[in-house]
Amino acid sequence: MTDAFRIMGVVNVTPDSFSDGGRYLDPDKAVAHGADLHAQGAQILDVGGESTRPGAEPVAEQEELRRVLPVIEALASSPDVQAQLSIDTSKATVARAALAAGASLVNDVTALRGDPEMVSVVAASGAECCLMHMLGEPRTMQRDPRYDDVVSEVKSFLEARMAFAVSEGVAERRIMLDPGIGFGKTVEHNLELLRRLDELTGLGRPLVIGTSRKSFLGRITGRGLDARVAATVATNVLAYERGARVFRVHDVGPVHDALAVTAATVTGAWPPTTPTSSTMSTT
Ligand code: HH2
Repeated sequence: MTDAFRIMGVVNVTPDSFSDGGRYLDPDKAVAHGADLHAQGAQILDVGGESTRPGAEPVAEQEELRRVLPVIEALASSPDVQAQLSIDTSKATVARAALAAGASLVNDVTALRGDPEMVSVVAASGAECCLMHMLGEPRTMQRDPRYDDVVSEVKSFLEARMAFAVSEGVAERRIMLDPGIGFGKTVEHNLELLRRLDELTGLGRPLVIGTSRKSFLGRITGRGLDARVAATVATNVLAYERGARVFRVHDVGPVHDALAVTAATVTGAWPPTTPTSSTMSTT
């Protein structure tokens, strides 16, 4: 397992995302936000046009395309943005168009269950994909979710979805796996998944983790959406130490710095072989 981590910055082009809905609905604002997240340390920019927050209503395909495509096109052609572009969608048509426009990663929160065409779009394109666990669907997923053992059930699910993807022609080396923090899980389920995250490393693929600003952090700290950075940092540091390597966050700068120090401490690999602007400081 590599020690290197990657940060996936969230670019939500939606009116209703739980933490930043409406702020980047304008394509120019979304592109500027993406460029800013990249400058702060995001190697991946995850562009989404449909909220998956609890209770969210589905968005029509044409509307989702209208939101995300100009943003992906502009980010892909921006000389300042060298980040990998990810499309956060469960619709095959949206994924296909986004891949043609410059994305090379499909982040599908349904793990290829939402659209029967999705797996062939991913396989044919040779793109990377992130398969995420979710119990139920966003509209209803937080209504009394139950598991006998959340970690082993999430693990079995991810194993099965990966086997399905591979059987349909997706190269295993292109798959990342995500336990889906907050997707059909209570506070206790989320904490148990984080505490026992190392059990998922046995699946042999990079683990993605998305805790950023999520409501379980607010339940624990009593803080509102804009005051959950410290809680987000804590969970990401913990997740790194337990084997996660891709971190999907809104607050890229603080998480990047925390993970850079964590990785240097845990691995003893300092100084890094390729200095970045954020590691050049002499103080
Ligand atoms: N969380 C959200 C959306 N997409 N994808 C992955 N792989 N993992 C996650 O944990 C994850 C995700 C929810 O966060 P956000 O995009 O900020 O909110 P919304 O869905 O309301 O747009």
